[in-house]
Amino acid sequence: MNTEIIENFPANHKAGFVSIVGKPNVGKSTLMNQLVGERLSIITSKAQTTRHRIMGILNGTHNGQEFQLVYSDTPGIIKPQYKLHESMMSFVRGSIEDADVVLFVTDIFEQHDENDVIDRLQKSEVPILLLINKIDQATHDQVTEKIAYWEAHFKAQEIIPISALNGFNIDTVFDAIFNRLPVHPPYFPKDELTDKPERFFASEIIREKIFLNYKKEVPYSSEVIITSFKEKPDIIVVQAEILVERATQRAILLGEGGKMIKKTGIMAREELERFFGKKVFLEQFVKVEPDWRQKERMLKRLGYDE
Ligand SMILES: Nc1nc2c(ncn2[C@@H]2O[C@H](COP(=O)(O)OP(=O)(O)OP(=O)(O)O)[C@@H](O)[C@H]2O)c(=O)[nH]1
Ligand SMILES: [Mg+2]
Repeated sequence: MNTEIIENFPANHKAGFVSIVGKPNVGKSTLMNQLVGERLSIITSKAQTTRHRIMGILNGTHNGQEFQLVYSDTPGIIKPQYKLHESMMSFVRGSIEDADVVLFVTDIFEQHDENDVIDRLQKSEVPILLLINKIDQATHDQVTEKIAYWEAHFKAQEIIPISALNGFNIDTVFDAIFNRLPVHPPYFPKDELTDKPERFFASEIIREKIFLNYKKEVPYSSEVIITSFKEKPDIIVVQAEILVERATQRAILLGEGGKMIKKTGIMAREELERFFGKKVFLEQFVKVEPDWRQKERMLKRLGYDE
């Protein structure tokens, strides 16, 4: 840790870890990006988009008090089918253990089958805020009904209906977090936005475009490794390896005459340029790595080893 910053904070400085957990697709990543004010986590309409614990750090002053909030976006909680999933769930566990506040995100469409999430949370002593997301898609009565349901079925310190997409009630969520934040020195230097390196975000952006462009098993069987990331004065040159599990998936990824991979590459490059604020040259290679989701050694290499 940087000792220089430790010396430079007011005595009443507040800091803490806020873990964002819930089932897949409820809007955790959308919420984290709203709270941090940056597009750090990738978002798609498919479940199980997020595979890592991604920290988004927000520094500021609120009511005259300096603070640092370290949000953790996490993978949606599922019953593991692959070693990959086990590792994803260990990221969730770790984030709950570290948390000063947990945001338990549910959405208006959920069919009350979040028992696995609830079991996990009710064992922890951490203050929990239950958020009901996507209320832009619901009537007033449906929201009231959902609140009543959760009041009867879960012990949360607060229940807050939100729309992460539209930013509705995000300030209420912030206040609820801030009120529970302990007085503590900052955990990270104040100019850091995340715990993850640039390469990680490059691979996530490519993975997002794969999730958007391909169907069924293909996105879930794909992983992206950045094999080279070279920043030059006016351009970043990125080489990415896309792993799939089978030759048939490789063929789908490439598409007829390489059309699909080209489209994916263009979308990824445009997003990379937005994210890094610089021109990007992107080269992609598609490689078959049978059953990588089950192979411990591969998973380690891919960063699933918390
Ligand atoms: N209508 C509506 N859609 C939302 C809202 N928040 C998120 N979504 C959509 O829900 C889908 C899933 O959002 P994500 O933020 O990726 O959800 P997640 O919980 O991170 O999903 P996983 O990473 O798969 O666990 C996307 O299509 C979002 O645009 C909301 O407030 N309203
Ligand atoms: Mg997510």
